[in-house]
Amino acid sequence: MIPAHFSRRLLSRITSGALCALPFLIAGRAFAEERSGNIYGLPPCVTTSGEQIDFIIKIIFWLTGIVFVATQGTYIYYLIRYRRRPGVKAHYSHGNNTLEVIWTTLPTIIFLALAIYSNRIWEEIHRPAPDNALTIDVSSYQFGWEMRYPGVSGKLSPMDVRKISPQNRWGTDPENPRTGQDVISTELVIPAGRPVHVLLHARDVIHSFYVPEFRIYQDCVPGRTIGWVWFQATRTGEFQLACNQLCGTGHYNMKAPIRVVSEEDFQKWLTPRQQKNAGTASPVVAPSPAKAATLTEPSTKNTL
Ligand SMILES: [Cu+2]
Repeated sequence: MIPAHFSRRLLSRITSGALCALPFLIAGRAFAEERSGNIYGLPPCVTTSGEQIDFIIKIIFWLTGIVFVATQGTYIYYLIRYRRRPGVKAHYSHGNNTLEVIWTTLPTIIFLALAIYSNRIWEEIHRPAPDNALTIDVSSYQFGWEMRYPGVSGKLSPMDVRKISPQNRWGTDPENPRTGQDVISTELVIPAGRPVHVLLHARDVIHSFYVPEFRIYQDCVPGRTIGWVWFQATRTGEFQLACNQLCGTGHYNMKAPIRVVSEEDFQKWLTPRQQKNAGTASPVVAPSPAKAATLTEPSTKNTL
């Protein structure tokens, strides 16, 4: 039987603890994107590299979860077992060197193993894209996305980030005959089961290529080509590309649809567009006047 004065104290401590945890519990529900409701709080994973990332997330989840329950359980046990009781004298402990060595060495080994293993996965994910990868130029701007696919030649026309301007939003060479063959799209359409290599560009400020289901989050930096992101989707579906870098007043609405389709459907989508552009000197999707106005906005406008 727990004495009344102790249970009152315990109750007040539990109440204040719960009140302190409340903001964190509420914040935990306010995810920016829909989660799949699994124990890990992760959205579904649809890329091969994402599966590797999830694997390490799960290891860390269970490792820290078990340690949390074990340490907090011991803590609570000791709180109750050695609570202040009339007639019982406190005992002073000088510590235990063996225990100190164990609980210092063990976490060190665990952290080192996790660091080495994570690094291996990181290197595997960031190895060069396979030769059969489909290369897509992804361009970000305030406040939207545009994709550039190779034309009939099967290769993207060359570009230079230094040439990117409101007049030349892809930084391509207007004299190059291949420039007009590129296929421009405002949605990211990709084939499932084939590696996709994205070249990330920014026309004005830093944006971020963020697709939770792909487990990809990579900044797009003006003046640079970010060329180490590639992935392979494991199934078809519809997703959303969202900017995850606060890039100005319209940031909240900076998104583009992603469609992962079968290889056959992908060819059905891309081939007519490539054929339409073959031999022409201008891109297939000319921006609408409204879009053109957005694209030619001075890059310093609306930045934070
Ligand atoms: Cu952005």
